[in-house]
Amino acid sequence: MGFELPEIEYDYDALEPHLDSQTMELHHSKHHAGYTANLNAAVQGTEHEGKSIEEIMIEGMDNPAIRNNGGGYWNHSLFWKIMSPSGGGEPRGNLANAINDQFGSFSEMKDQVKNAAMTRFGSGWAWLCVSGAELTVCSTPNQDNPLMTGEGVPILGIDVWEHAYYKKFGPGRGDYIDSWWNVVDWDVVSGLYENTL
Ligand code: MN3
Repeated sequence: MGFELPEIEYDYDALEPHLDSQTMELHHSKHHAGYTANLNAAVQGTEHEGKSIEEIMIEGMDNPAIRNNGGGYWNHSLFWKIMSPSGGGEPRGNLANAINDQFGSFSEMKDQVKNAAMTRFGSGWAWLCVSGAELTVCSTPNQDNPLMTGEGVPILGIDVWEHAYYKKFGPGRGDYIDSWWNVVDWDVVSGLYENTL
């Protein structure tokens, strides 16, 4: 059976004009589908078969096929989930309070995530994580993520591989990040935060 490509709960063009339809379609139906198929192939017949994606990613870190495709599978599953056509705005409740306590303001948190994303050389991700009792910002290369590296539990992640933005934004990674905040669904991110408490 193995892992299946998760469905996205909105249409490929639903995040326009912030993220373009063609990028969304290729990103999900080609890139994420590829990680899914390659993960299943890498796990088949090994001791990892039948385990959860979280277990496989962490236990398979020394296997490049599992590390890259397991991370790619998990990271993109989070990415689609934390975006929506009704995204944007600011978090409320416990997450808003935690962000203000940790960073001083919502905009400072966004600046730190953007900085982490901008300074990730080459391909990778930037993250907002829960680590112990704290919110932390970090970035990881390739398809690694903070669960794999032990840096925390991601509640928000932005893909800064060129395949995520180049068609619409060219080399303008910063413009892509600025646009991306308009589709972040803070209700979902808040729910992920609450689950870690
Ligand atoms: Mn990607």
